[in-house]
Amino acid sequence: MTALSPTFPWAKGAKDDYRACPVTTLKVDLHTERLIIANAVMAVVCLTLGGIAALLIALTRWQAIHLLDATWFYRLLTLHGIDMLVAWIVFFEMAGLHFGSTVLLNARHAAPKLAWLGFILMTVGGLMANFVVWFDTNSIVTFTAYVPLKAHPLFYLSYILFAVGALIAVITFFINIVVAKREARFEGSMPLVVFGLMTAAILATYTLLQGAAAIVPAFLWSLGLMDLDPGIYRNFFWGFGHPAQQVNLAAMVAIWYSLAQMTVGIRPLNEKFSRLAFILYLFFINLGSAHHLLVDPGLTFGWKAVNTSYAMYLAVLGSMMHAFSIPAAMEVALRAKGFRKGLFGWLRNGPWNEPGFGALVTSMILFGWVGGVTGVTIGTEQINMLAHNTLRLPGHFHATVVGGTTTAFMGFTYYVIPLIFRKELKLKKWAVWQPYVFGFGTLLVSLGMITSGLQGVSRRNWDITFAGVVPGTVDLTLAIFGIGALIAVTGGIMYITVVLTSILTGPRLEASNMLLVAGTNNPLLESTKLTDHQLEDKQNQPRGTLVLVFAFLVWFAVYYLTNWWLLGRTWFIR
Ligand code: HEM
Ligand SMILES: [Cu+2]
Repeated sequence: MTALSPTFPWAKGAKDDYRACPVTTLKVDLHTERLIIANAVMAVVCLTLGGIAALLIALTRWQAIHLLDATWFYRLLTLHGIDMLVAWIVFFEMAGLHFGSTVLLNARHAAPKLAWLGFILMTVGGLMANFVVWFDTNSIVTFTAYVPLKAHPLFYLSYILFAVGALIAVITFFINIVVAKREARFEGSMPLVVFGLMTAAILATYTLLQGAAAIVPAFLWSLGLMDLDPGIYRNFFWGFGHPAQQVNLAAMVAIWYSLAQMTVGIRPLNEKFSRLAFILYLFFINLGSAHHLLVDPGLTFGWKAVNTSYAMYLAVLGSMMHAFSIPAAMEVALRAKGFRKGLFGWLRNGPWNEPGFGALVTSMILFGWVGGVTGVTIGTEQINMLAHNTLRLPGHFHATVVGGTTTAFMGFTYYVIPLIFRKELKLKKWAVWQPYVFGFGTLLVSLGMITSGLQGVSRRNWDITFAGVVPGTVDLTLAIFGIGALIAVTGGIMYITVVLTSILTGPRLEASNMLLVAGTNNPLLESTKLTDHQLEDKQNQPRGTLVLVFAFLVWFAVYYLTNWWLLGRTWFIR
C-alpha cells in the first residue's frame, strides 16, 4: 500500500494498491480488479441483450416460423450486431487488456482515472446506440450503417463515444506497459500472452482511428454538413471493420494460450515462433480488408486481386502457426504427464470436464475447421461472386466470432470469477457442459447458414419467399440453422446463469485452486516445471498434432476445390 511517486502527471494519486493472488501468486492491482469487474459486467449485459435479439431474429429467418415483422427484424438485427460484435466483445477485451498490462506483469494500473473515463464513454455510447435504434425507425441501418442509409446523428455519435472510450482504454494499456517496464516489474521480454494482447492493442489503435475516418464523416453528413460518397464510406468502414476482427482474433489467441496454460500447463514450444505469428497479424491483416469490397463497382479488378491475395495469406499463415503451436504444446504437456499411448492418447486423456479446456478445444475447432476454412474460401475473388451477401457470410463469421471468440471468452470468464470477482464458481456441472452446448448449437447455426447460402439464400433478408420459389432443401437447411439457434441460445442462457449465480450469491472468497473441476493441482505453476528434457523427450513429440494438421489441410483443400467446382458449374458451356 505504498504510495508511489507518480511517474506522469495523469497518474497522480495512483497507489500501489494490490493484493497477492493465493493461487497464481500474482499481484492483483485493486484498480485493475474493479475495472475488470465493471467491464466484464457490461460485457455480460450486452451479451444478454444481443442474445435476446439473436433468438428473435433467428426465429424470423427460420422461414417456417417467421416470427417478427420486417421493422422489428431489422431493428433487432441492428441491435444484435452492435451489442454482440461491438459491445460484448470489446468490453470483454478491455477487461483483458487491463488484466494483461498489470496482473500478468505484477504491475500496477498507472492510469486508473483515464481507464474509468474510457469505460464511462463506452458505456454511454453503447447504451445510447441501443436507445437510438430502439426508438428511432430511421436509425435501423444495421451495424455497418452504410451510407446513404441515413440514421439519426445520435446514432453516429454513440459509435464515436464508444470508439473514443475504447481508444482511451487501449492507451492505458500502453501506459501500463511503459510504467511497468520503467519500474522494472518484469524482466526481459514480456510474457507471450501479454505480447498477444499487445498485438491486439496495436491493431485496436489503428482500427479505432480508421473507424473515426468512417464514422466522423458519416456523423457530419447526417447533420447535413457535408456530402459523403457511399463507395468511400464503405472503403473506410471496412478499413475499420475487418481489422477489428483481427483485434478479436489476436485477443482470442492470447486467451487460447492462457487457457492452455491454465488447464493443461503448457509451455510454448517455441516462443519466437508464436511471437512471429502475432507479428504476421500486425503487418498483414489490415491489407486483407478488401474482401468486403469484392462486388463494389468503383474499384478495379487488379486492386481487389492484390488486396485479397498475398497479404491475406500471410495473415492466415499466422493463424496456422498458432493452430499448430497450441495443440502441439498441449500434446507435449499431456504426454509429459504420461498419456503417451498411440497418436491420440493424450487427447483422450485431456481434462474434458474442465470448462476452460472444453471451451478451448471447442473454440479452436469451430474457429479453424469451420470459420477459417470458409473464410479463406469466400475471400477468394471469383468464389466471392457466388457467395457475396448470401447467408454463407454470417455462417462463416458465426463460426469465428461466436464459436471461436465468444466461446473462448466464455470459458475464460469461469476463471475470472474466482480469481478476480473472488466468488466461488457455482453450478459447476453447467459450466462443464456449457461450452459444448453453446459450441454444438453454434456449429449447427453456421452449417445451416452456410448450406442455405450455398443455395442462394441471401443475408439480411426478412423474407425469402417473396419470389415464390424456394426449394425444399432450403427449408431443411434453415431448420438445421433454427434448431442450432435454439441450442446455442440455451448455451448462452447457461453461461449467463452460471455467471450471475456465482457473482450475486455466496460470500466473497479467496480462490484456493486454479482448476475448477478437474483437480486440485495447479497447472499454472506446473507449467514452469515442464523441463527442457521433457520438451525434447522423443516420447513427448507432438505426432498426433501433426496428423491433425494434415487432416486439416486435406479438409481445407477439399472444401476450397469443391467451391471452384461449383463455380465452374454455374455456367454451362456446351
Ligand atoms: C446465440 C447465438 C447466435 C445466434 C442464434 C445468432 C443469430 C444471428 C442471425 C439469425 C443473424 C441474421 C443473419 C441475417 O439475416 O443476415 C445474425 C447476424 C449477426 N450476428 Fe449473430 N447470432 C448469435 C450470436 C452472435 C454473436 C455472439 C455475435 C458476435 C460476437 C454475433 C454477431 C452477428 C453479426 C455481426 C451479425 C450481422 C448483423 C448484420 O448483418 O447487420 N452473433 N446472427
Ligand atoms: Cu473481413
